[in-house]
Order: sequence, then structure tokens, then C-alpha cells
Amino acid sequence: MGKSRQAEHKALIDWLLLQVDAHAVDAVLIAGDIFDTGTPPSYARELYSELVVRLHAAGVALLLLGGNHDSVATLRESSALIELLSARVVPSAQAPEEQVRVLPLRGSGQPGCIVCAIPFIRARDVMKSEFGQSAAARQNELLNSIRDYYHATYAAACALRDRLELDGGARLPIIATGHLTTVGASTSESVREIYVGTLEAFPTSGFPPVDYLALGHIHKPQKVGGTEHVRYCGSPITLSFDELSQTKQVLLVDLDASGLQSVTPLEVPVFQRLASVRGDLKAISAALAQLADQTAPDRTTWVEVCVSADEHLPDLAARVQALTEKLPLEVLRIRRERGAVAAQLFDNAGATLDELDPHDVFDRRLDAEADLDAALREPLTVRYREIVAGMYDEGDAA
Ligand SMILES: [Mn+2]
Repeated sequence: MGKSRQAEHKALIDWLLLQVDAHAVDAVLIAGDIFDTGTPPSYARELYSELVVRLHAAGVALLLLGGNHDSVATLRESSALIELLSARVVPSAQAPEEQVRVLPLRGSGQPGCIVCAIPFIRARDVMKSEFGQSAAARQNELLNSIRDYYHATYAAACALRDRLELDGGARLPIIATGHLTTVGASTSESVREIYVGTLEAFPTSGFPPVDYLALGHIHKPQKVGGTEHVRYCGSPITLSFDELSQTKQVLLVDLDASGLQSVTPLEVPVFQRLASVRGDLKAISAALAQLADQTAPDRTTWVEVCVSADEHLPDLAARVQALTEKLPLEVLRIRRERGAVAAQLFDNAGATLDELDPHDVFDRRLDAEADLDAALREPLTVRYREIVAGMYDEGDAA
């Protein structure tokens, strides 16, 4: 929406460095989507370098995993330099035994834990395309390939742990990382399916029994399936107006030879205030005035305005502009509240389009279809999946 997040990212790094000191953190792990584009702007690359250098100066290990938005080539380009500075970057999935890393303890440099450092997995990384294979068979094979990949990496980590047995017979904890989507994980404590990339459902039971599984990709912080040790920390800053109800955080994870000890969320301060106001023009006018009162001196609140669809206002933008002219508010987006269907697809679940895969969107669209014959749901879903799988086979897109 035409705004730079540079100042917020800078403030985030400053804050992170303070936390690392305050909590005597040994290592920092970022589970993917280091950047949000394959060609990040110079300021973003500069901040990336700054993070690497400052953590190195603090004696803290840094592990960076590639996400679906990251370009493998872009992350690889500086990886040799970064490895000289206490950091490791894992742009893509290689042979399982090559994904295993040891994170050292701060100060002593002794091994602190073993990581199955698994980034976003692309289909081409773990399977060969079989000509003539049906979409369903291909999806099933990808599922199995990813599970096998996690287990093979875990086996390599266990073998390393046995070789590295500490004094007194203590064993290093093993953690794993991943960059994939869980669907509805926060809405229920029951075992939920996990979707990998755009492909088939992947059950949480498909993961190996690691002491902790650090997941990236979903912006909303959450435990997966009600477990303590499988978690998304979520994005550290708010990336869309849909995320205003979320408390952004990073997770402080404490492990020792007997496994996971604790997970403590550290709330990230709000560096740039965002707000969304909705209703008719009268309600919006009042809400904007209240927002202005709540905005700290020398600050500006970024605002999304959603006007009720029943208001007929041809000069809407000019009216909103007039309302905010003398206020410390900047309106980034004006929307007319849409009809029920479009709103339900995204707003209710608190999810953004970025976090949903095409299957989720289709499911939600079917949910919104009040008159849908229940018997039609399955064949429609099957047909839709075939079409989507066909598209991904052609483009090999991620
Ligand atoms: Mn992602």
C-alpha cells in the first residue's frame, strides 16, 4: 500500500538483540521467508547483513531457513560469507544428512542442540516426476516423500547425537524446522491435517519425534494440534490489516538433555500502529477521532476504512480525506464492505489470502454456498484438486 516497513524491521532487530542479551539466548532461528520476494530491495539486504553481523558480535549462532517467498539463488549468494560469521543459511532441501546442523552454546562453543534444518520443500527437491502418473498418485507420492525426508533427516540427526554423546552420557536435544501450512490448527485441539505447499494433506503424525518443531509460514502464532512442542511463532510484525487481532511474538525455547523445558512467548512491541475502522460515515468519523486521541505524539496511525455497503457515497475518498486532514492518521485503504460471501472467505477465520492454499479457499467458498447439495461437495472438491494439481505439474510453481 505504498508504505515502507524499513523502520519497523530496523526497530525489530534492535529489540531482538536486546532480548537475546536479556535472556542469554544461545541461538536464533528463523523458519523461512527471510525476505518476501526473490529480489529484495537494498535496504532489506542491508538489514539482513546487519542482523548477521550483530548476532555474530554478540556470539550468538543464527540459523536461517529458506521459505516459499525466498529465492534459493538469492539466499545462496551470500551464504559462504555468512558462514564465516556464526550463521548458517539453508536455502533449499538437499540430501537429508546434509540438513543436519549443530548449534553451539554461546560462550563455550560446545554443542547445544542438533537441528534438522529443513526449509520450504519444493516437489522437485524430494521426488522425480513420473510421466503418466495421475494427480492423486503424484500428491500421495509427494506426501510420502516429505515424510520420508523428515524421517531420514531425523535418523541422521540421531546418528550424530550418538556420536556426540556428552560427558556423563547426556544426549543433545534434537529440534526440526519446517516451512509449510497448517489449516485451522488454532481452532481446535484435535489432530488436524497439515497442507504442504499446495499439495496433499500431511498429518502431524508424519513428523519424527523431535523435541521441538519450529514452523514458519503462518502469520498467526499458534500451537499445532494442541501440542506444546510443535509451534508457529508467527510473523514478528503485522503484515496485513486482517492481522490486527493478533499479538505478534517470538518464541523463547528452552531445551536441555532431557528435552523441551519451556516455551515462552516474547511479545513484540508495536513499532507502527495500524487500525481498521468500519461502519457508516458517522461511526467512522467518531472512530477516527478516537484513534487520533490514542495516537502517541509524533506518531501516525495507519488506517484502513471499511464503509458499509448500504451507504451511497460517490465522493467517499474525498470525505474520508476531509475527516482525517488535521489528524495524525494516514488512510492507506478505503473499502466498501462487500457482500456476505467475500467477507466470510477471509475475515471470519482471521486468515489472510497469503496464508491459505487454493484448497482452503475452495473449501471456504463451498462453506459459503448455502444451497449446495451435500452430495456435490466431494466430486466438486476432487475435480478442483485435479485441476490445481495439473496446474502445479505444468508450472512447478511454489
Ligand atoms: Mn511462507
